[in-house]
Amino acid sequence: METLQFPENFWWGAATSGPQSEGNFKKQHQNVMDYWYAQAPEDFYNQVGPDTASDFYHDFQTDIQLMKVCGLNTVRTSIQWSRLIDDFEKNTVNTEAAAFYSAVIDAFLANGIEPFITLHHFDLPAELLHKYGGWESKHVVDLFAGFAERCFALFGDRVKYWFTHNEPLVVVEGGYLDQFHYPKKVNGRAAVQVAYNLQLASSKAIAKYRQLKQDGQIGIILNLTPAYPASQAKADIEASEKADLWYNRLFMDASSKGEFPPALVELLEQEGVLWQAAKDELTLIRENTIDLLGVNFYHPNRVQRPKFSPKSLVVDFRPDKYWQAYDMPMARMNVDKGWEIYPRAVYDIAKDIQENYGNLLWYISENGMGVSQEERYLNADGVIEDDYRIQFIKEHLYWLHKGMREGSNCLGYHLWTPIDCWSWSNAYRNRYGLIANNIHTQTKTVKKSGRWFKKVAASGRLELENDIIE
Ligand code: BGP
Repeated sequence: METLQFPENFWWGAATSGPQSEGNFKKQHQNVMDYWYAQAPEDFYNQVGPDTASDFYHDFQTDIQLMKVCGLNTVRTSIQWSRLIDDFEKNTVNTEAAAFYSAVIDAFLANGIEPFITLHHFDLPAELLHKYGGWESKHVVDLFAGFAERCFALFGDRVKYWFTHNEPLVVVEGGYLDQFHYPKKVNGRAAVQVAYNLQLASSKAIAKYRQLKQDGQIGIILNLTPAYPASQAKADIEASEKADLWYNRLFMDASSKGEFPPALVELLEQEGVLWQAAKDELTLIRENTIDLLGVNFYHPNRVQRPKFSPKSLVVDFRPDKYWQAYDMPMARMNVDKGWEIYPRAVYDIAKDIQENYGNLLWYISENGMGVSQEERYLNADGVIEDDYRIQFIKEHLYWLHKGMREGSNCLGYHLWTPIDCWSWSNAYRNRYGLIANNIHTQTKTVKKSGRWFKKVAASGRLELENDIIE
């Protein structure tokens, strides 16, 4: 048996978001997901929408106590722009919403849990999409910076860890290339502009934070997916480098170094789709980098040379014309969700941050295993015995610890998610929580993994019994 010791002040936590947990109670405006559900409920698993979610709006006091039972010392959630603000142009605050978020923050603190707050978790107000074209518009970028400023002013006395966006790349890919998020467009040029505008919005929000001189930290949450080449052949390696530029370096470089990767800028220029960027915007991006990076990691990317030459004549640009997904034979899978399990990637990410990003402060902001119909694992005491999740977490912590031992500046590990929550078009298909939620009765029960997590968090010790697959 081997025991790994984590630092004393390590962040043992979990992440959720406002739109996935609160429910739409008393909300004045729809966000893009609410709007999408109202238009096409059939796009959502079992037609379950965000109306109730896990009812954090009413249950937050008891939910937070359950999080405490799982030993969490830090929890990330988000403030919904579409809840907090009454008039987006005037940036006026809805007092009831402000009181709600204030009470949530106080409840976290009263339970010894440090709240981490995200400002945009895929939940752009629908009105701003309809009026201005959403993230394609720089006016929306400015409105977002204004909303961020309101949040800092209202809650910055108690919230010390802020994050501008969650997974901006998912907004780009889901909304403008692959149609898995609203507005479900397919438009490479718009995708590139949206990527730029999201970065600009993040940097502008950071600039506002700096102006207020509050005593916390601000960062961004990026889904980093190392792009492993299918072979060591030159064409496969080149494909993986291109994929890496798009999946990882784009936001990573811009957010932490203040500059977009020159190789990506060159490629987009050659393609004739480079974003519209003003000089003063690029200066603002350069001057407003993050204090802290959150890394969401679920699965790696395996890529190979593209099937067709990137020089093929196509009308619309797509970044993935430079590579193609590779299904590695004998990959270890979470078969239920269809994602590869490759915990070693966490070590590769840790080393990449250490070696190529000035060893900046970071933490795992999401990692987790989605499983459907977990009632299958209910024991006689009504507890879900999710040993697979415990194993999943253990293996990722093992590789994280190795990276930290070698000097990577990782501050914590957050699981997705504390309480089973609603997840966009997947709705409640995949359950990720340390705490189960019966969505018909809103009864919440700590799973076996929740009790296990508490032990690890309380001692900072991870006990391994030859159960790590290298
Ligand atoms: C991440 C998002 C989360 C959450 C998670 C699980 O990308 O940041 O918001 O949805 O994925 O997603 P799913 O339940 O669709 O598998």
